[in-house]
This record gives sequence, C-alpha cells and structure tokens, in this order.
Amino acid sequence: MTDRRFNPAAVDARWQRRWDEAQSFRADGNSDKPRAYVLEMFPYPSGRIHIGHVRNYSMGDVLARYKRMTGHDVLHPMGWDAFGMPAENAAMEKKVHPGSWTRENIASMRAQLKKLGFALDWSRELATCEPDYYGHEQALFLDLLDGGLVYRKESAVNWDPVDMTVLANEQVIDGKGWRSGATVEKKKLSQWFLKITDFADELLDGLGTLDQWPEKVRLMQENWIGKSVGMQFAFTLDTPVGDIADFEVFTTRPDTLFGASFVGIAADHPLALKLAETDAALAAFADECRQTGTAAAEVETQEKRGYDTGLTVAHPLDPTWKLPVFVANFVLMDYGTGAIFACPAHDQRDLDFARKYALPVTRVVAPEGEADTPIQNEAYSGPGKLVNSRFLDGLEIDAAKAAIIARAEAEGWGKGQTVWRLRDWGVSRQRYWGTPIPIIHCDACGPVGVPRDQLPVVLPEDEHVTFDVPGNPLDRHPTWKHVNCPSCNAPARRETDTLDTFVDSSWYFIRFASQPKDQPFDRAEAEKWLPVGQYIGGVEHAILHLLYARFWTRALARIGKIGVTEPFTGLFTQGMVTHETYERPQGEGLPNLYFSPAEIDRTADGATLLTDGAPVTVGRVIKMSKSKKNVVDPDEIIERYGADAVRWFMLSDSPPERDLPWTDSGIEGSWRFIGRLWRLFGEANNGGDGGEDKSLTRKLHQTVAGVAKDIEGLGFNKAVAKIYELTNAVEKAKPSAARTEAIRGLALLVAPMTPHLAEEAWSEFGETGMIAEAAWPTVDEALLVDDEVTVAVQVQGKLRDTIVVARGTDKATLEALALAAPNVARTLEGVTPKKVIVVPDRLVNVVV
Ligand code: ANZ
Ligand code: ZN
Repeated sequence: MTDRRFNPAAVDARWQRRWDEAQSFRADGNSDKPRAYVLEMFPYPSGRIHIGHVRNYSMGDVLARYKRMTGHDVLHPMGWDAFGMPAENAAMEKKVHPGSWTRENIASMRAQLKKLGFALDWSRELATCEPDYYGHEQALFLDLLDGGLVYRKESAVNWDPVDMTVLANEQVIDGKGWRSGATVEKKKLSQWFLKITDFADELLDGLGTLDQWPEKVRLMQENWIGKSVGMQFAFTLDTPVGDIADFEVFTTRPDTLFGASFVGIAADHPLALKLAETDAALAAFADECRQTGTAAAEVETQEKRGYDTGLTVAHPLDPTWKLPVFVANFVLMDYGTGAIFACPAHDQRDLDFARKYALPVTRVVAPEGEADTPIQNEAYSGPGKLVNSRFLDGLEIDAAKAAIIARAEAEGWGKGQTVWRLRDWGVSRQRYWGTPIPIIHCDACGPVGVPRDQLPVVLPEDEHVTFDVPGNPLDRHPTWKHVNCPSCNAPARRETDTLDTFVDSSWYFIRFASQPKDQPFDRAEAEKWLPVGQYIGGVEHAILHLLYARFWTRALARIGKIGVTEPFTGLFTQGMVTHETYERPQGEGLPNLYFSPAEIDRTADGATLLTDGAPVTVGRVIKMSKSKKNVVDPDEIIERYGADAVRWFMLSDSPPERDLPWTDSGIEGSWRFIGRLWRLFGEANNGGDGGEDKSLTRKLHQTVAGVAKDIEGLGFNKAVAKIYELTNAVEKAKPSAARTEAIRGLALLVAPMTPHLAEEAWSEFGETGMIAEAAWPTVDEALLVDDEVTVAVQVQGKLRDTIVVARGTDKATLEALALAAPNVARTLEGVTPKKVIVVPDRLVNVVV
C-alpha cells in the first residue's frame, strides 16, 4: 500500500473556498423541495469560539448537510447575539469601545467558524448590535405597545450606592456590589414590562404540543410558569389597623383549613407596612427581611423567622377560633396575595416556623390507620383522608378541597382561584450596550413612541460615550438624549434604558427566515420556513430564552404579524465538553493553582508540569472553563488535525445529550480514522475481478439506512459506530465491484460529518460535482433484511439442533434438512416421526 496521507491544511481551505464560490449552502425558499430549518443557538461574541460551540454546531451541521443530501431546501444560518454586559466590562477594563470590541470578536469568531467548514448560509448573517437588526426590533416593540402588550410600572432594581449604578442580578454577590463591595439597595424605577402573563395559559398548554422537546425542558418551563390551583379568601382582623379591616390569603390546600395554626404576612404587605409606621421593632425586622434575598431557593433554605404583630384574626369557619398574625420572612409579597394561613402539620416551612415559635400543630390529613400518629419534625404532604376537620372528616383531599371552596363561595367569604408563578417580563436595562427603547419622554405628553419613520433610534457610538465614570453613558451623553417631543414638539428626552438582550434573541430566528430592508420580516416569507424544525443548544437556555422566544412569537401572532405560535418544533439540548483539571496547592488558605493541558505532560500514571518537571494533581473531569484552565483551544486542534478530525470526535464518543470528555487519545483516534478512510478512498478504483460480494453490499445498504435513521434522531454517536463497522468490513473485503461501491458509499455517509475529506475523495473518484450537492445513497429495502435465518429444530418440544437456511425456504425442504440435522438424527435413532410441524423461518418440531 502506498503511503497516502491526508493533508487537511490544503484540503480544508480548498473546499471551504469552493463551497463559498458556489454558494453551496444558500437557502433558496422558492424551490419546490421540502424545506428544512436547522438552527443552533447563536453565540455571544465573547472573542473566541470554544469547544462547546464546536460540538453544538457540528451536530447542527450534520443534520443540515444530511437534509440537503436528502433533497431538502435547507436554511442553516448563523449570527451574533451581540449586545450585553461583557462588552461594557471590556470597555471599562481595556478602554476599548464596546462596539469595536464586539465587532472585532465577531470577525475573529467568524473566521474560526469558517475554518470548521460549517454548511452555513452566510448571506443571512446578522448581528443584534447593528441598527439594521435592532431598528426592526424597535418597530416590533412599538407594535406590541400599540397592541397593548407593553406597559410601564415602578419596579425595584439593585442599586449600588457607591458606584451610583444599577446592577444586574449577577453583579450582586452576597448582597454586595461586585465592584464596590457596597451593600446593594433596592431602588424603585419606572420600567417597561411585556405582558407575558397574558400568555401564561397558552404557554403552558403549548408545551403539550412540543413532543419533540426533551421532557426535562418542558417540565422546567412548566414549573417556571407555575400554575397553582387553589382558593383565595379573606381573614377579618379582630381589631382593624387604620383602614385595614381584613386581608386576603391564597392557598393551594384549602382542605387543611382546620389545621390552621397562625397567619403569615410578607414584610412588604400593606398591613405590615402600616404597623411598621408605629412599631420600630417591626420596621427593623422588615428591613432585615428585605436585606436577605427573596429568590425562591434562598427562601427555602433560610432560617424561618417571624415577628408576632399581636393581632389576631378569626377562623373563617369558626368565629370563636383566633389565629395569631405574624410577619414571616418566608412569605413573599409578589406571590399570591402576600399572605397565608399556615398549616404546620402539612407544610414544612410552616412546621419549622411553628416549632420555633411554639405554635400548635394539628394533623388534618392521615393515611389509613395513622389518624393519631403525631407529626414530628417532618410535615406530611402525602395522600390520605381528612381527620380533625369537622364536616370534612373522612373525605379524600380533592373532595375536601372542593367542599371547602363550595362552602366559601356559597357563604361569600372566598372563591376558587388560580395563581401563576410567572411574572411579567421587565425589559428595561440601565445599560448602554443594548437596543435603545424607542420612546421619548415629554413633560406634557408623557412617554411617546418614536415615529416609525424615525427608526432606527441609533445607539450613539461616538467619543462622548465614556466608561470612566459609573452609570449609563447614555444618561450623560451631551446631545443624544435631547430631542423634541414627536407629539407637541416641546423639548423632551429620549428613554436612556435599553432592552434586555433576551429581547434580541426572541426573534432572530424569524429575521433569519426573512430579511427585508424596510420591515422586521415579510410574513409570507417567514412562514415558509417557520417553525424551526430542529433547534439545538445548551440546556442553560431551557427556561428564559426559550420561554421568551415562545412568548414573543405568540405575541406577534396575537397582533396579527405572523401565523406561527410555537417557534421551535424540535429542540435538542446537547451535553457539555469536559476535561480533567490540573492543579497544585499554593499553601494554606489559598486556592489551588490551575494549569492548562498545554502546560502538562500527562502520562498513564500522572501528570507533571512541563516547566519544572514536578508533579501536579490530576483533578476531576468537569466542564471546560477559563477559571479552571481545563480548556483546549479549537484553533490549535484544527491546526494540528484539521477540521474533520475535530468534528468527528465531537460526534463520536458520547451520546450527544451527555457530556463529552475531551481526551488527547480521543482526538488522535479520530485523526487515525480519517487516515484509514483516506487510504480506503484511494482504493475506490481497484474493482479487482469485479465479482460480487453480497454480504458487503447488504452491509452497505443496512449502514446507509441505519445512519440515516440515527442522524434523523440526532443519534450521532450511533451513526459513527455504524460507519466504523462498515469501514472494518470494507477493509477486510477482497476487491470486487461491491467493495468499490461500498467505498463510494462510505464517502457519502461521512460527507455530513467530515465534509472536507469526503469532497476530496469525491473529486478523486472522478466526480465533477461536489459531494455537498450529491444525493444521499438510496437504499434497496430488499437488502435490509438478512436473507439467512436460523431455524430451531425440536424433538417432542425440546430443542435439539439449529439449521441455517435461506429466508423463505419451503416447508418440505425445511423438514428434510431438520430431520438430517446431526443431533436430531441421533435423537430419533431411526424412529419414523408421527408428524413434523414446520413454521417457516422459525421452527421445526418433530413429534414421535
Ligand atoms: C395553606 C397550606 C397548607 C399551604 C398546606 C400549603 C400546604 P404553590 O404550590 O407553590 O403555589 N403561599 C401562598 N402564597 C405565598 C407567598 N406569597 N409566599 C410564601 N408562601 C405562600 O404554593 C402555594 C402554597 O404556598 C399556599 O398553600 C400557601 O401555603 C403558600 F398544608 O396554604 B398553603
Ligand atoms: Zn409632548
């Protein structure tokens, strides 16, 4: 065999140029082919492509190329989620403008993606930081405003009193500003909100139709939307406080009303605020509650604390039964009514609280035989029948709920009620690097939308935009914000808040599908492509991005802009790329020092640092991250092995939804396999004597069918395994026409995964067209079934032998072969059978 080496350095660039010149991956949209929209979540232009991107885009690319080969008009676009805080941080730290920082990053990441040979329609590339994108977003914002789906209200932000700036949640660390270290305060600002809660029901119901989404993502969205069905009712205070005579509570367990022990209200509840005016101790307690976080998870783990107001309310079903009212730190103001009745026996938070403040605990639900079992330190939330509950005793929980609600409604003190966890989406950000909210504030007219013919409101990127002082540069820009009111022409001010970047990513997939200059999208054109057939991305976007995109699409549908409700038919969330860590202790009290794989000599029994030859500890295999330095740089790997080996490795070792541990041996294995294929491709024209090889032909057809099914189901590692098997079989086979056919088949099979190698082989085979445009091999269904079967031979129902015969062998032949089988003949010892039962292809039973 000649020494045939695959040379990716030359090959990759050649085919990338050819695809570019031929515009091979342009989506048409007007052909009569079936359309396929394949999309990976677009990247944030942080500066470098990381290996997680490579895995994500390799998967999408295989699907896109496969769809093209199977006769689809494919839309597979790429763009940049280009607004956001890192650009402003870079501006502060490196004194570069967020715009130039972002655009330079885009340029280098685009070059990196091109080196990987992804089959992308670059003609549709977009960046959300450009006016030709965000200007249309401003128009859509105004459309939603006109449609009554946008409103303005006061809402609290995190305020850093030292830096005099608003902080994003992730900039608040343990209640302190990330830069100044000052204790963060809550400050009320007027902000813009989108009415996502109007869509809560739809968004929840819609999940039921998304049968090509991972179950866990649907569940996460369901929990986030958080529909709770229960009852709302009023408690009347025994002594009114000012003009507050009663207040409402919400419960999902009205059945437990006879287990009530106390009543809890939030620190910001109007009653608590009223009391705090004259009760300094309560005011101090409420302040403490506000200091600590109110995120659901924090509230769950926090110690339960309360303040006894001394007030009492009457039980709604027994006016002589008094319940004390506490201000409690686990009751949130922005859920339900901000007040609860507590039933410690059946709610853990209530129980913790009751034990601490020595309040009664009465069981009211019990499983069979446990009516008298006392509650210890664990609340009982399981099924059972009502006990200690007067007219409810003996009822199941659901029946008891219905009975209480019916009674409350009949008597007029409460009603059945549904409460949602979902809140309206606050989209105002006090940040510079984002889409300007297209509003002008006029003292006389209030907030006025910027007239459409004045869009886009271009974000200024001039020398007046500075980051040397904290706060939003738009606020202190000398000219930008000063404009006249579009209504009355009086001097007015532009809105200086920008839109949450999740708005940018809520409709980019629509703009990809249709990009007219004069409007956000053309409805008919967009509807040709939408919904996205297959969306691929990280599970970290399971809730917010996907929910906002679903909402935005539905909102546009409601105002008649588009006829699509669910934007993503298929969703796939890929696993992460992981790597072991290399670390060394630095001394007591100091964090470990981490080293990158490039600084390490890794042998089977350990690792040493290249610079000093001394050992380092090999740590856990975890997600690649800059802070742990356990990263490999895609560029270096591509440089060394070429794009195809990297792509192949990304697809081969792990199921795509699982984590993929990066190892040197893994990438080297991929590289060797590329070499094996390349050598085989060199033998494509040695047909030998041209003889048949039926079993190889069958193997080829089975592999083609199997790989197709795997790719369609995104089971890339399974497809790879099948290709390995076929390769082994081809290597072993003697020259034949069938072998030549199988080698050509292999090139087509790997074309979606290792496209440069496949193109090079294809042209070597003498093909004039590109493999990117070739058709996926057709499968002869007849060859998919093995044509030999193993038939069991029984004597008196007992297995005695097996025979291998051609599928479909007739009964008489089967009978003769069965009787002649050595073990059967020996068992029969010349006895003539009474009867022979034959089930073709399966079984022969001899009865004596
Ligand atoms: C009495 C009760 C008895 C409750 C019991 C639970 C179990 P989900 O399912 O999450 O909607 N709750 C209501 N509003 C609250 C608020 N603003 N802050 C904190 N807790 C609040 O939870 C609803 C339950 O959480 C409600 O039902 C209420 O406690 C509490 F055995 O009422 B329950
Ligand atoms: Zn005005």
